[in-house]
Amino acid sequence: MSNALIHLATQKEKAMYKNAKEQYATIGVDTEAVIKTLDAIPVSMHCWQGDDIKGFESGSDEVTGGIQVTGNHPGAATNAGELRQMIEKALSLIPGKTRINLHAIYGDVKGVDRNQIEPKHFETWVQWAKEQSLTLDFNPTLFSHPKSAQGLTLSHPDKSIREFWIEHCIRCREIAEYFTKNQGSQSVVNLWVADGFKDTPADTLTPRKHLVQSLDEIYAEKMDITDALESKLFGIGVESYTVGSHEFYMGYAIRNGLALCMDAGHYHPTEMVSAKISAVSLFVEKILLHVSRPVRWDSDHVIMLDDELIAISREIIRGDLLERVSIGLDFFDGSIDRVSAWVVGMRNMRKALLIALLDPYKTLQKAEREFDFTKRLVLSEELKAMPWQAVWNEYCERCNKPSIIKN
Ligand code: RNT
Ligand code: ZN
Repeated sequence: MSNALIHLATQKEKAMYKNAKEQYATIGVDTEAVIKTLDAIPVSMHCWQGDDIKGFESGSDEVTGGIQVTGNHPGAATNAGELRQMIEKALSLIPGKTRINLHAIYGDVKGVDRNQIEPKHFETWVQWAKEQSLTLDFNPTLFSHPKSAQGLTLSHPDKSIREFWIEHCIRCREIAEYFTKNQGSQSVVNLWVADGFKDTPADTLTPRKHLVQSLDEIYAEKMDITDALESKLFGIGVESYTVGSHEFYMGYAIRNGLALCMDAGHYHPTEMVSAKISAVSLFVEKILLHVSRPVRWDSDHVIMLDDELIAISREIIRGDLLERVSIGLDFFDGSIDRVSAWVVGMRNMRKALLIALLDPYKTLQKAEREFDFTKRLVLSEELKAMPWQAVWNEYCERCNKPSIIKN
């Protein structure tokens, strides 16, 4: 495009934003304030989309634990340098405050077993994060390892196996504390274990007792991090029983003042995370969301800008929960370009937050309090045709990111 044409296009976009701003003002929404709030919401981008959750230990490439990445699109990262390059490419197209979420298998850990990892194995990530002005979150990795091959880790009947994994988790918390020190914001450390049985168990209680004991040891010391626990209904090969069920972690998180992680794909198919956030927020101080998209099972598809994504965002905004809910993405698709997967997912998350922020929700809530359900319905439906896209374009422009991705 010639300079004159670009100028014209920009002028048109500016005019569209001016129009949108006026339109939103008529329903009491200040788009300038919205843009400011939107830009400051941290969204944690999971590193594992870049290499199909393989990590950089030497050893088998096989992902276990009932999670699966399908597809063989070329270009998966094979080392940390490549992964960081891919992340940088993605970030050049993603507006807003981004965090990077690492798993323990992504350090400089070739030949280092999981109960041996230390902050020094993550030094290159910390240096890179500083250069890129990014903050790091973290996850112990309790799958894809010989000591998880029987399907139980922290709940294993053998004490030595449990101790191996307890040591791993404690070390992960220490590594995350090292992140915190270097970035001036608490690293969020999420623990998910695949522990469970394929077929009907004879004893559902003992593994849970073991898991409680293990967790008590892992969290014995208070650290400058945010600890979260992720529950799950089932996994492939773990269909009948999950040790860390919803009730289990909800109880543990409440009793011990930890954060609860809710993954959008971890419930029965008709259950929605958006329907759970306000209830959980009354009993735990902090919530971590693993925003994902289940298709018929916990398939972890790239998140779309769909009703559930907007509903999740609305729950956070309308419940005034921005300070207490951490947003992390969790999907992995190996059938499409991996950088594009991140870009689409991250932009969709922020678009959904924008849509939620642009709602005159105080007006909707007032109508509801006054039992004016007609107004609630009429206004909610009108909102669907409001020009949020013009605000998105303006926001991207201000961030120096493309407003539309042309592949
Ligand atoms: C698995 C959980 C977990 C993982 C990541 C890789 O079902 O959702 O969060 O996806 O830790
Ligand atoms: Zn998850």
